[in-house]
Amino acid sequence: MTTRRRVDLNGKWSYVVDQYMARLNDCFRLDVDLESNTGAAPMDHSIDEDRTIPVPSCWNMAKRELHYFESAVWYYRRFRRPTVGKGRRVFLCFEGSYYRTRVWLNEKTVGEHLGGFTPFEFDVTDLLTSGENLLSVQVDALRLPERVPTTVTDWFTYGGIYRDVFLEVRPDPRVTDLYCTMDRRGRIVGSVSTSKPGEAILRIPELGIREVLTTKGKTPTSRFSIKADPQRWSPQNPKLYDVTATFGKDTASDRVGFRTIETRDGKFLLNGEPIWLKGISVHEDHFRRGRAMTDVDRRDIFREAKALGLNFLRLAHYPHNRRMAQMADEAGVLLWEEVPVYWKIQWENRATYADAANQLAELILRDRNRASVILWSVANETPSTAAGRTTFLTNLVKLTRRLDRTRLVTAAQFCERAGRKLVINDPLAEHLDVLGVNQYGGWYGPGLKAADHMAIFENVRWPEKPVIVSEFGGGARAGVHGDFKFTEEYQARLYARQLAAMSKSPSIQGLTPWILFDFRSPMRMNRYQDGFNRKGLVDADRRTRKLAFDIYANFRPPK
Ligand code: GCB
Repeated sequence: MTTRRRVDLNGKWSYVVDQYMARLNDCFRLDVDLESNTGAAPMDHSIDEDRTIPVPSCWNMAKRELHYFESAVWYYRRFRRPTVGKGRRVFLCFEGSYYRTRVWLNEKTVGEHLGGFTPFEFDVTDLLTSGENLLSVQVDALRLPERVPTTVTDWFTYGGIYRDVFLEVRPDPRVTDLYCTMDRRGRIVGSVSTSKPGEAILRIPELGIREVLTTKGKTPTSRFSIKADPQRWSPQNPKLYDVTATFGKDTASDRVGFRTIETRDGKFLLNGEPIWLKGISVHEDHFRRGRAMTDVDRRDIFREAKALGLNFLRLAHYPHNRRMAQMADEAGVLLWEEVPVYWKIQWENRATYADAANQLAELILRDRNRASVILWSVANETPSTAAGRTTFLTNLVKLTRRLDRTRLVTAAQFCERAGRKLVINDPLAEHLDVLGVNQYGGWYGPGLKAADHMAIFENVRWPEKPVIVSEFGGGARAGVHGDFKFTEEYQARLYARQLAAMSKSPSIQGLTPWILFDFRSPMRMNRYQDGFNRKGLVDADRRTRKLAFDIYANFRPPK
């Protein structure tokens, strides 16, 4: 049952390339009725139907001439105002656009959003006019030092409105947030927030749950904690329940799985039972569509994960489309989700922190009802001695726990040599629940021998915290054979040795090798790479499995 109505704004939009990043009201002459335009439009842009771009799409993939374009593109869309009854508000919702998005409706400023991977919305009710409306959106994909991620990444930073855009008509007053999950003690916990204080009703019909909640405060909210005994969600039984919150005439709903996740003595417990996480890392990247993937593309990931015998995925290095976690909930696959706090960013810049914290909060608020998500990761391979870095990351950890106490917090770190052992020594580890470690022994540097390094890995300082080797592996171009780097044979031998070594280290409780599919990266330009990072177990075509695929498929976690 839904009380909310969606009006899809996907489809063909007009577009204009903007090298200068103008501001609508500063730079363009407005109020000019060009022949084909009925409403106000900038004189300096044609917004007729003849130059169009699909929304959602990455402009780099949709338009050949924009493949390496990183400045701004203007998007225009005319639409008729949806019928809005009394006591209804209209929200303009973006699921994701890269990186800064500025929005105007009928020439009036609506707002802007920073960060390329998380959803945002605006209440546009008061800006709508009867009849035709003109939406103008400027999206820029500049790589700037203060952004998150910053200027250098080992992946392609596609630009554009690359996820769904829609209007949603919602009752007013309404439910503004429904948070529902299971805590570590097995209670159903969460909160309901509403647009004004009052009585909301939480229901989980299949469990006979009906709770009246009184929302209070500046953001009127009521927390709940309910004793119940639902079937536990797990990879073997990914059971989901309908959960609704009703406030006035509005009902928000979700499908939620209930499970506990905790760590004990360096191990993971799912529903109180030990679980070893056999996983793999994935980028949100498609050889034809870039980051604008469809559900059909996402199914490729789950199909290959199943063939590898996995129960776990690391969604690297930024928030993927919200559909990933919904599909993982249904498929019974556990997830690690992450924000693009990657390599070096401006640790001492407050605006950079605000941007990173906002991206993290938007991710958690989006996915904290997903049973599949067990880990929030705050960073990847950050330099532990950089000024301000550990404070920055510790603050992100605190924010994570404030928004969701029920899941585990991690980060992908480096390890280092200490005498005859490889250890984690990063001060951030103190603040995490689970330690991620990236280690490319046998790939970077000469010789295969270093592939054996992880055999001497020991979690000496924090033995109570489980370790996931969050990256290892090496590159191979599908179809290239021989016995040197970038051949399938070399990659297969590397995997076999790395896996044998890691099996010897009892500290390791999970693996997410790098990576499932080859992915586009402007840094990777040798003759085998050709603009792609080739560490995939499967080619970028998502079909051609390399020799190392079977090595990992046959790997059994140590008992
Ligand atoms: C890493 C990074 C990842 C790279 C990978 C590589 O450590 O976390 O983003 O793509 O190594 O291929 O070197």
